[in-house]
Amino acid sequence: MITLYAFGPQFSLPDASPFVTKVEVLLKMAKLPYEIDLKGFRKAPKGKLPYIKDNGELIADSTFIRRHLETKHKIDFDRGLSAEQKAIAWAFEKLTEDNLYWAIVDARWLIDANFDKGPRKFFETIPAPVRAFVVPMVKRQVRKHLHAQGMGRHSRAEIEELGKKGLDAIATFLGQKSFLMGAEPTGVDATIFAFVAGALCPEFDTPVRTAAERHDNLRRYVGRMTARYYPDRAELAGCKAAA
Ligand SMILES: N[C@@H](CCC(=O)N[C@@H](CS)C(=O)NCC(=O)O)C(=O)O
Repeated sequence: MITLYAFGPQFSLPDASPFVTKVEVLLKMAKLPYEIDLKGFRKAPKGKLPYIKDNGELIADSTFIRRHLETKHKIDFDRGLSAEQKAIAWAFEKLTEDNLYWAIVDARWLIDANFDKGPRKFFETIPAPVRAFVVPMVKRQVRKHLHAQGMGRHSRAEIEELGKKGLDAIATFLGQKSFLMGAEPTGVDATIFAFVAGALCPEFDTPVRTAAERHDNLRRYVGRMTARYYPDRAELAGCKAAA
């Protein structure tokens, strides 16, 4: 049995982290049995979630978890794709994880109204006096990460422009296809679904969400993926109805 270390469902999403959702969808695609453990963050090998434990072996980072599932469990997430299609899928995955993700982080953590509705809830279990110290400290860390990554050096308008560009590119490439690479889901859909659902998350008022909502095909796509991988989560990103 594989253990997936996760944050847990939040904001009507399967997990607060799109990277965790990506791995959960990969596990569902692979039809491998897994359990979720919400207590692993402090022991995370790379200081981040997700990571998995598979037969005693720890594997951190969603990309390396995917590689592990491919090599150890012989799962071919890209069955039927040409080398060119795989290259396109990789480029879209990294656009989403390394660029769009940071626009989502900026909107959730640094727009106060969103922070109050969202990430602030992560700290609710901490005793109030400690919380008063921890919350600003973690917010400062997130700001630093955004700056170090580069996204945090842009104005809010520029960040939103980049987020919109990423979503427009995904929507344009998806077009009228059912899944990103064609009629059936492939590995890249685990990523695109997780991040587009995160962008569409109805709990946050952000231009990234507005940009995603303008694309009817993205909403339908999230609905389709939800129906397939989270059939019991009708509320997911408010999108199922649009499937
Ligand atoms: N490259 C990693 C990124 C994972 C990641 O950024 N996880 C975030 C949550 S979305 C995290 O654990 N952040 C905690 C921290 O930075 O302290 C992957 O693909 O798994």
